[in-house]
Formats: sequence, structure tokens, C-alpha cells
Amino acid sequence: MKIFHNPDHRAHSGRHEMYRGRLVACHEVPARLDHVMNELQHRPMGELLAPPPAPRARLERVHSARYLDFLAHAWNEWVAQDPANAEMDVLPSVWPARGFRSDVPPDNFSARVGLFSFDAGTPLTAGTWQAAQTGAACALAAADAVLAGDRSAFALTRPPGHHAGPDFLGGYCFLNSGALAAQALRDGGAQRVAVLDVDYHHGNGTQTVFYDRADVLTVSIHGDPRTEYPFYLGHADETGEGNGLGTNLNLPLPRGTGFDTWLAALDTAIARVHAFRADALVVPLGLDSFEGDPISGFTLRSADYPRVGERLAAMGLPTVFTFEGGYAVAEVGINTVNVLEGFQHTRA
Ligand code: Q9C
Ligand code: ZN
Repeated sequence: MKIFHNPDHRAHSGRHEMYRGRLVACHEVPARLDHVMNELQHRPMGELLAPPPAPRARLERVHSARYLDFLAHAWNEWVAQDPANAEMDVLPSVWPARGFRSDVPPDNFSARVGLFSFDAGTPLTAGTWQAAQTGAACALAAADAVLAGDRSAFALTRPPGHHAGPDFLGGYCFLNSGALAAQALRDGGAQRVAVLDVDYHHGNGTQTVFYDRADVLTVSIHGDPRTEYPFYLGHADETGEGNGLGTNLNLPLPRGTGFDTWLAALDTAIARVHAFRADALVVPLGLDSFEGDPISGFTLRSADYPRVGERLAAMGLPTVFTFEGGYAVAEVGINTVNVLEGFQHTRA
């Protein structure tokens, strides 16, 4: 499979995220992707390519113009407020909860940061916009490869994407790679596209992008939001709305869930994708279901991941993978390539 990697990913390197009332070191670090690249040197899975730039019009298929403008200018505005800000990351501290207006972007910079975000764990840095744009380009290039006839392609990029919505960042995510890939597949001629999100955390951004649409099925297997991030979305009773009623499936599982139960959920997810008669598949591939993940609660082992790839390959659909979470940094390369290897050696 072609692997589109992000040569600009290191430009996004947060200093800290808010956690239990203090700023702590970021979990979402450049070394994550370096470990995957390194593992791919040992176990090549395909051609490693840098993507062509992403036209703004393709980003606007998923994200609002005012959100993209905010991301493009946020760092300059932050530093313009005070040159000393260049030594700090942007994090929000005020948000419009229910009853507040979100249709009038405030002039005040901090207030605008809050308008376009949902947590204080997603630092925006000098290079975030560049890294995120090239990451989106990876997702689009992967979708284009599959549209051109490739069986599969991998958008190997960070920051991750699946928590980012039409006009908000959060959960370490800025531009939604999986949603961009799914939309690109639709725009390129796929009639029905399924997104099967296997990251430990609910893919709230992707769900929100497609919630009222019948042409994209969104399925997510994740830690139960009653106890797990992102908390405010991802319950089993969220099934879609309007035209999209019946085209969202959430499979929340309790903390501590092991591979057998997780795999049963994957089979449920796969059955739904088949019932939907999808003609292309996007897999937001988070490796934070791993037992060693420092911020997550499932207990999958490295040896389980090839079986995940096998199950996905057996679906027989043109498939785009996007790299999402996975914070056991030393193992994330092995676990990622294990999924790809299981996929590659299996035919539908
Ligand atoms: N103590 C992804 O996996 N913060 N995002 C959790 C943990 C947010 C994860 C704090 C986790 C977001 C793409
Ligand atoms: Zn995650």
C-alpha cells in the first residue's frame, strides 16, 4: 500500500496540555510517528510518499471557512498580543456552553480560541497549521490513491484527526483526516462510504461531520464515554438524525475490555458496514487500545493487532487508513505495522 507520510509533522510539537488542573507534558509527541517510520524501515509495507499540497477547497468540504481562517492565523495573532507569547502554546480557557452564542466570533483572541475548541488539552503551536495542512494532504492523497484503484493506502500523519469537527479542535486534533478522506472518496465517485474508527476514544468529530447524512456510515468502537474522553458524545443511543438516521453506530465498551470482547465489537461493526453496502472504507487507526497505553483502558496486546488487520482486509473494500491515537510511544510503531501486516497478507 502507498503510505503518505507527513514531512511537516515535527512542526507541531506541543509543550503542555491541561490535566487535572496543571500543565503536563504532551502525550501526542513527534516521536510517535518517528517510531512508525522506523518500524516501516524494518518491515516495509509499501512506498513511502510525501503528499501533494491540499487545496483549501478540499478542506472546506469538511471544515468551515471561519475555522480554517482561525487556524491559519491563530499563531500570528497570539504572538501579536505579546511577543513573549512565542515561548508558550495557545490553550483555551473559556468556552461557549449551552445558551451562549457561537455565531458571533469575538474580536478577543482568547474568546475565539474557546469558540473553536472543546478542551484545554490540545495546544496550538507555531507549526501546527503547517503540520495539520500537510496531514490533511496525506489523507486526501490516500483517498485519491484508492480512487485510482489501489486496494488500500495509509495516511501516516500527526497531529491526529478524529476528534476535530467542522469548526472545532480538541483531543489533540485540528483537521479531521478520516472525514476528509471519506468526503474525498464520495467526491471521487464512491456512492456509500463507511468510517470504522478503532481508536480507544470515540470519534466525535467524524460522527458530528456526518451525523445527518445517509451517504457516510460512521461506526466507532471506544471506551464508554460515561468514564472516558471525550465524555459528551459516543453513547450507543446516538444513531444519526434526519437523512442520517440509522447511519451512525457507537459501540462503547467498559474500561478493562480485552481482545475477545473487543473483537466481537469489531465483528458487529463489520456486519453493519456490509449491511450498509459501503463501496469504500476509512479506518481511523488509533493504537491506544493497547494494554500499555498510558491514557487509555483496553488491554489489547501487540500480537492481537495482525488479527485486526486480517479482519479489516477480509471485508474486501478499498480502504484508507488514517493514523490517530496511541501513546505507548515505544510500541506504537510495532502495533501500527502489525495491523498493516495482517491487512496486507489477507485477501478477501
Ligand atoms: N488523562 C486521540 O487519541 N486527553 N486523542 C486525555 C488523559 C484527551 C486523545 C487526558 C485524549 C485525546 C486522537
Ligand atoms: Zn484516542
